[in-house]
Amino acid sequence: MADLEGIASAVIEGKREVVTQKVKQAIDEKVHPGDILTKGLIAGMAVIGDRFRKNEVYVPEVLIAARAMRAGMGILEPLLVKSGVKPLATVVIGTVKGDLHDIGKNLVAMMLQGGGFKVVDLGTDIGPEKFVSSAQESGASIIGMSALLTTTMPQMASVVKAVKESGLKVKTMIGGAPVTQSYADEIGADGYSPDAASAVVTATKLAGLKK
Ligand code: B1M
Repeated sequence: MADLEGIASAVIEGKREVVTQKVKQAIDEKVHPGDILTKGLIAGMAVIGDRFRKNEVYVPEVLIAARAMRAGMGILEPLLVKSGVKPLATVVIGTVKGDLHDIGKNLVAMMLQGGGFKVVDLGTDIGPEKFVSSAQESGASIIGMSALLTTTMPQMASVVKAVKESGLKVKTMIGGAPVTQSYADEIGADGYSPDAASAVVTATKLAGLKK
């Protein structure tokens, strides 16, 4: 019998092969792809996110769980498209211009993906024009920016300004070790998150969804 709880547990434990095997089994048993996603893969990543926020697990465990989740997503994605299951919203994410730090940004991207968002990851050293044009092309609801250097933080203000000037109806959210809520308020960003798990909560709110 399809074991959605088992999929969630295997994600939590980072057991990629078990996730793959159980997702295939659930597909064979005609479980709806949307249920495999939400009650299996996303449920598992939600637990990891919660534990990460409480410092019960650390970056390596999150990366391993995200890798397991991605293995399942790889099998599920074509079926999700076919069955019309839509992502919650699209988030364009990147590290701002002049900044090459991407470990935290990658974690945020993975958690967002695990939370049901479609993520367009632009990488590092991304200027305002690229953020804006990618959001336009992908129909994103949110632009997410990461910065790890005090010298690159002002780039976030440039992106917020560029978004406003473009007239795009897209929310902006920021994060990274030196970034704070008061900095977000100062530059007029719509949201701030201190860590990858709470980034999912912030994005959910900004996209006008539940929570
Ligand atoms: Co650099 N570095 N680094 N570095 N580096 C720091 C950031 C630094 C604090 C080290 C120090 O001096 N103690 C310092 C910055 C000082 C400052 O500006 N205040 C620094 C410096 C100075 C530099 C260079 C200038 C060094 C040099 O060349 N002289 C240089 C700059 C290069 C550049 O970017 N142009 C540089 C280079 C590098 C490496 C390339 C060697 C490497 C980066 C590798 C990579 O990312 N692929 C590196 C690393 C690894 C670090 C430290 C050690 C670790 C950063 C990290 O990955 N943390 C860092 C010191 C430290 O933090 N202890 C340091 C783990 C990661 C999971 O956390 O990124 O904070 P973090 O992400 C968190 C949250 O912040 C949040 O969620 C994540 C997960 O919970 N978050 C978001 C992040 N983005 C978010 C976005 C959101 C929401 C939440 O919404 C969209």
